[in-house]
Amino acid sequence: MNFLKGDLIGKFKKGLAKTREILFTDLDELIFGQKEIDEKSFEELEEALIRADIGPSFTEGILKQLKDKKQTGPLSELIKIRMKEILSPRECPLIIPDHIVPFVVMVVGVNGTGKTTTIGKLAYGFKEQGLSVLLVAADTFRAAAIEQLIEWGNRAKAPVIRQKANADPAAVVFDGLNSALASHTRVVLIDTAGRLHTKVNLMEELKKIKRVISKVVPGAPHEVLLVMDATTGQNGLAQAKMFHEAIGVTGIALTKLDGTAKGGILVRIAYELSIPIRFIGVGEDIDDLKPFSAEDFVEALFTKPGES
Ligand SMILES: Nc1nc2c(ncn2[C@@H]2O[C@H](COP(=O)(O)OP(=O)(O)O)[C@@H](O)[C@H]2O)c(=O)[nH]1
Ligand SMILES: [Mg+2]
Repeated sequence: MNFLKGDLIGKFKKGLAKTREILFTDLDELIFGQKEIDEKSFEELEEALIRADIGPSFTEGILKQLKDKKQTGPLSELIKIRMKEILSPRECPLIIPDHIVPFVVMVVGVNGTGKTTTIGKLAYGFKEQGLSVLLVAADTFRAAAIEQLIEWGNRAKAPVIRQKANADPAAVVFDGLNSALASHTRVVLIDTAGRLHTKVNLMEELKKIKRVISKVVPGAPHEVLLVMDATTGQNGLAQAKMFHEAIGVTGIALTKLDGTAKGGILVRIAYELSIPIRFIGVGEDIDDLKPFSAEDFVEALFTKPGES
């Protein structure tokens, strides 16, 4: 599944520029050159890796490897190999099989992480692949949230099933899925609320939505996609664990990698959560979502501006 057309890697590199900057400014010689590593450069490297939110486990591992082995070749190669080792097992694209109709994706996550935007981008991507898509506005908490989904539906040319603000989300989901069944729609994307009066209420509501989904479409949801915001760092990881425990997350979309110098969080997510990373968001436009590729991520991170 290839959502981004045109200058795929270029766009991606631009998105990761801030992370690259924080990692490599002043460390260029150390990382890409053949400079001998001494105590001071160790410290600099450790600081940069931690600043980019790569996390202590990865950082300690790299430093240990460096100390143990006599380093040959640029340090960048060592870091790249290690990153790819950690990221590759999480590279599992979301496949929509022909025999599952509708394929139901329940999208969850904290308010503001980018759920509705990601749904818009996904709808566009699936439509580009020739699949019919239906959106369900089960974030009924605010009228503006419903309006926002309708807008994305217009952009992606996908119908939106909705009710009034404050309607029961489970009822909207019930309607949406029945409509998808009647029209043989291939993919259903369900938007949910990220904020209720309490966390307990939110998780209970999500559980209820999930139960309704499985009642109307046995075997569904086929994907519970957690949208995480790359700029929230460790807080985001704690939230992810909470969602996973409550409803069982089957995939992650990491948004706003373009807006952060902490893109290293992806490595940390791969390290700490055993959940496939499906997509990454690198902007606010409809085509700014990319299926996750460990190779592309690491290469884009390590390519200095001006290099290809
Ligand atoms: N820069 C950037 N902004 C994003 C990305 N994804 C979402 N956003 C922005 O994040 C804000 C919140 O997104 P929204 O979809 O409303 O979040 P929701 O509350 O989880 O539904 C909006 O302003 C989006 O444009 C991304 O990948 N990059
Ligand atoms: Mg929303």
